[in-house]
Amino acid sequence: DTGRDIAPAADSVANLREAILRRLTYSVGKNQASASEYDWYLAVVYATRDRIVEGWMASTNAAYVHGPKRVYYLSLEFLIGRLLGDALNNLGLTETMRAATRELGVDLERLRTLEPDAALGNGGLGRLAACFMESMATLSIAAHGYGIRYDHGLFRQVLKDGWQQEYPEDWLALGNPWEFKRPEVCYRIGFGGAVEALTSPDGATRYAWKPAEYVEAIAYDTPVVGWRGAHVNTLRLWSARACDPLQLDVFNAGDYVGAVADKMRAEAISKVLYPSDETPAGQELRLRQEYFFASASLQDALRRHLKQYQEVRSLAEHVAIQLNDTHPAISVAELMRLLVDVHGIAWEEAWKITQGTISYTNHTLLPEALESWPVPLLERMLPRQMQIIYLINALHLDSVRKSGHTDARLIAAVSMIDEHAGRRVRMGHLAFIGSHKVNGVSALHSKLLKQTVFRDLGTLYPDRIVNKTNGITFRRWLFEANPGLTRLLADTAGEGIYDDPMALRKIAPYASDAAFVGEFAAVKRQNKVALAKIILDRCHVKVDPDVLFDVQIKRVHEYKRQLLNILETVALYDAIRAQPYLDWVPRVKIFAGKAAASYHHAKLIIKLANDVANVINNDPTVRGMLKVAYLPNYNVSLAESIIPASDLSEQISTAGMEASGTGNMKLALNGALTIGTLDGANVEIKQHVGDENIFIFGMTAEQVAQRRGRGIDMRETIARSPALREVLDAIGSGVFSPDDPGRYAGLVDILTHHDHFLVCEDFDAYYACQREVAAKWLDRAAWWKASILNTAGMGWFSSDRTIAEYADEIWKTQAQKKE
Ligand code: 26M
Repeated sequence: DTGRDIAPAADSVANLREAILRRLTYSVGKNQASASEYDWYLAVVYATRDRIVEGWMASTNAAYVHGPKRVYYLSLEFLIGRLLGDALNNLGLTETMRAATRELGVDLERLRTLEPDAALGNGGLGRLAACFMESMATLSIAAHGYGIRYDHGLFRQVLKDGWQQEYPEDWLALGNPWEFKRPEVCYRIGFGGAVEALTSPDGATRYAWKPAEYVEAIAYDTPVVGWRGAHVNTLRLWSARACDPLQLDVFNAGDYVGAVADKMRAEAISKVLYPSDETPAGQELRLRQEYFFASASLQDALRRHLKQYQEVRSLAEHVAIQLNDTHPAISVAELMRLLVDVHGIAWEEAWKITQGTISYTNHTLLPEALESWPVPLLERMLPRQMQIIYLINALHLDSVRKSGHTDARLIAAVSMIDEHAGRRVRMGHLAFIGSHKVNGVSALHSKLLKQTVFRDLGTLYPDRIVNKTNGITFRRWLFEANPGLTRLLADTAGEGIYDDPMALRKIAPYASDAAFVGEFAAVKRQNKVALAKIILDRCHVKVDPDVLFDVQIKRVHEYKRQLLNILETVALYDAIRAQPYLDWVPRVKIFAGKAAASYHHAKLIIKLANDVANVINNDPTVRGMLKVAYLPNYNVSLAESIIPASDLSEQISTAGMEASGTGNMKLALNGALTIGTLDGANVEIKQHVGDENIFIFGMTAEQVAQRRGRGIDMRETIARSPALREVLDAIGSGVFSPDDPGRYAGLVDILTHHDHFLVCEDFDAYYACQREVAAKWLDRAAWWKASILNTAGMGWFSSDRTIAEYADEIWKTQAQKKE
């Protein structure tokens, strides 16, 4: 660890110690003699939280007094992880707190591990939202995050005989000391019913929605403290509550069971996070979640605006709403409803306000992941919003025709209604049309967005699509996760790195400095020793900290090509067995990641990795030169242990399919060399760390499109590669599954005949590239030089840079003056 606070706060150790004891007594209700470790954890969190609250109220107040533009970040996912380390680190209190707890006989590091991860997200999209919240607070942007307070976050993954099993996650079981329940902040959310048309004396028609059912949204607030504690924003998560817990009239009428059932149905909305399989199942409950949180958030934002400005017409001047993917896209129709039906604004003006306020981030091009909802479902659940969608679409198509476009193909392509697969509302189109800006999340992804999903809409509105390459918060992913490296970087490049990520460049001149390299290598080794212990505990695999740690950590999906990595592992295993006395570069392949519960193929890939691990780890001829470990239950906290200990980062998606990636950034920042395709942000990482310091292989996105054009039968490709043929034969014939020799026959058949993700086509290039990696590893000086230049070159990938770009070019807001 760094051994001292980065921005030491005025608090003394004695002050903190007394504060903890007060909280232990008066909030936890225990004395020192009876306090459990968890009681101490609670007291420490409360004492820490107390040091945030004043700044929180000051920030909230400053936003009313100075009136900066407000940002609302709407996201169905916030993948936060633990908060104690973040809070202490950003307040500059880590070392003071460590000393205070030590005096009380408790260990801060142990207490930190008692906090359950807030796993309110699936992967990249949710983690990005969490990084953005931290950066918005750091940049003093007056922002609120809005989402759902799920009772149960992403499922816990257990590997049983190598098969993934899902168990419910229960992060709130012991309460949540970070949150403030705000029972008074409560909105009614309607569902179903009918729309009444009212004609006023002047002949104008107004519409009033009469929902059949109401659910209440209750606010829970979590303060988000920025770097050096300068600014504190709010993450407001909504919990669903039945309006009238036991409708007494129903109860008296004798339908007790019905009344309780209604309550359950209402409260089901915030029960559980949907685990993404990147194929929206069209589940009614999911749509209820989307509308519930969008409506509550918009009502809350409008209430705040009215309180501050007494009218709604100026909304777009003072408010920017960012939609994190299409999940909150119903906001476009809901904001129109609130402006027109509730606040009496004329349609044209309401539309200007809506478009001026909303913008939308796209996170995927995968066609099966693009949300669409059946028209009949929307008509039944949200009848007024569906009418509004029809009207928006009619006016949109009119304007398209008026500008001279008559081509039926174009009209069908830009319509919000997809007439092909039953009538469905395309949520991406709704979000696009209702926004002033639409952004992709890496340069390549934004370019492909314009060429594919939004080709026609992008031509009609050429200035709408922009790029905002993702970033990561260095506070969590460098300073907190890797304090040893942080200390070394600050000692070498100066304390400036704490506030200016581009200052990391200053370590580049030391990339070949023997003393610096020695210290850099020592930090990495220490982190690897710690990870080796975790691997031993959780996988029962003993790994030598001096071997190459080769890691692929991310959701398991075919396009991410964990299979390519496994095939290469088997090919290397074959090669080692063929010539066991060659001096191979010893390495451990480390995998971690969850598969969506219903994604059978992905779960089979996990089983294969584990089967391969079992055979290789127990084969004495390999003599430890190759090991495989699959760490169960990948989450934010586990990532914080793996990333600082990684030597090689696997970013090997089929080119054109990974929108950006953010794990790639975290690993490179911590000195891992990337082996990857020219996909997502890898392209930009290459530009920043230098071509010599990254291993790029395989087809480009264009070549992928061309290759698919020639069909995806791989028999000829396999025939040309003896190594690949041997691997596929071994896996397909049950060498790794003697208990069930046919287990992988179907999987090998898909790779052979319908290899949509082009695993076979890229195999030889990947294998050869891995041999270059091994060669570089043997040249220790060359390896460390490249590793150091990765860390030195990654400053641009700070989410502070990303958020500053959103603020300048999309939100048109500026950082708030210091309060
Ligand atoms: C859909 C329906 C039902 C339930 C869940 C979903 C769903 C949830 C999340 C579908 C997709 C989801 O996430 C997509 C995602 O995480 N995209 C990733 O976004 C990152 C941040 O921009 C990028 O870095 C990744 O490349 C991209 O895959």
